[in-house]
Amino acid sequence: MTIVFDPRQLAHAPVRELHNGDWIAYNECPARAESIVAALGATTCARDLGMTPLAAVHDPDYLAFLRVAHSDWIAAGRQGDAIGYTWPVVGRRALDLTRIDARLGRYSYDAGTPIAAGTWEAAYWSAQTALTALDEVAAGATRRAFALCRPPGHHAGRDYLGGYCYLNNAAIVAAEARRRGLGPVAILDVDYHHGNGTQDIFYADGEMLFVSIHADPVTDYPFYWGHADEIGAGAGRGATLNLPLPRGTGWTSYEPALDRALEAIARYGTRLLVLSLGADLYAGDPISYFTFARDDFTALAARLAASGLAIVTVMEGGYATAALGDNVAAFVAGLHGGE
Ligand code: SP5
Ligand code: ZN
Repeated sequence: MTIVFDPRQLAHAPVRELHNGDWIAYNECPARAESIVAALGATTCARDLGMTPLAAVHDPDYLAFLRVAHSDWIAAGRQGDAIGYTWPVVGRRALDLTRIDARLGRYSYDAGTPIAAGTWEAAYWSAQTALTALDEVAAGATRRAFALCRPPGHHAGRDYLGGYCYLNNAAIVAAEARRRGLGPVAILDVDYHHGNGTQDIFYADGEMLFVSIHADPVTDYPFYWGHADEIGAGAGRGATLNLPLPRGTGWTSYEPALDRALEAIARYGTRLLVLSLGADLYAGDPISYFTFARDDFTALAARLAASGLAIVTVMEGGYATAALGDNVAAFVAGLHGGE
C-alpha cells in the first residue's frame, strides 16, 4: 500500500465559510491532513505530472481563473479570501465578464468555498498527489494506493468550484487511468455528500461508470444532484448510479447499498476502481448525519478489498479533525486484505 501526500497542500487555508446563514471557522482546514499524516505515518511525496491531466477534465478558462482569482480579488481592493456571492442562473447569457466578482459567480455554485492565497498551489499538489497514487498502481508497484488529497475534489465540475473543492482529483485520476489503457475504469464515491462534480464531468460519458452512495439530497447538500433518478444522459445513460440513504444510516443499513454498488461495478467489467473516500460518514462528523464508528471504516474497506480490484483511493471530506486520522487509518488497515 502506497500512501501519497504533499505538504504543499497545506498552503490552502481559508479563514471562514458561510454555513447555515452564519460565519463559522472553515471546516476543511490544514489540520485535517495533519491528523491523517500523524495516524498513517510515512508517506510518499507527490511527483509533478503536469497540467495535461488536469486540462483533460477541466475547462481551460476555469483553470486560468483559479490561478489568478485570489490575486484579482486583492487587486480589486479586497482583503482576505475571495468568495462569490452572485450567480448566473442556468440559462442566462454566457457573458464574458472580467470583473472578479462576476467571475467568482461564473465559476462556482456555492458560497462555502473561498479562494485563499495558497489555494491554487494546494489544489495543484492535491491533484498531483492523486496522479502519483495512480502512477504507483500503473507501474505495478502496488494494487492499492491511497492519495491523501487536500483540498478535496468531488464537488468540483469541469468549470466550477464548490463544496470545499477546486480540482476534481478523482475525475482527473479516472480520466488519466483510462487514457493509459487501464480501463474499464469505475468511480465509487462514498463521501457523505453526493459527488456532483464527478457526476457532471462524466454524465454523458458511456466509458466511465460513476456510482455514489450518499445522504439523500432531499435533506442534504448539494441538494440539486444525487437523486436516484439521475442515471446519466446520451451515451452515458445507465453509467451513473445514485444510491441515496437517509440521515442516521449506519454500517448495517449502508452495507446493502455498498453491495449494490459493487455488483454494478463488477457487471461493468471494471479493472481499476477510483474510490472517493469521505470520512464524514463518521457519527462524530460536525456537518454530517451518518453514524459510522471507527471500526465501520475497516469493514467498508474490507468489503472493497474483497472485490479484488485495483483501487486508487482519493481522500474527500471528513471534518471531525481529532478523530479523522484514526478513522482513515482504520480504513487503510481494512484495504490491505485481498491485495
Ligand atoms: C468534500 C465535502 O465533504 N464537502 C462538503 C461541503 C459541505 N458544504 C456545506 C455543508 C452544509 C451543511 N449543512 C449542515 C447542516 C447542519 N445543521
Ligand atoms: Zn462530504
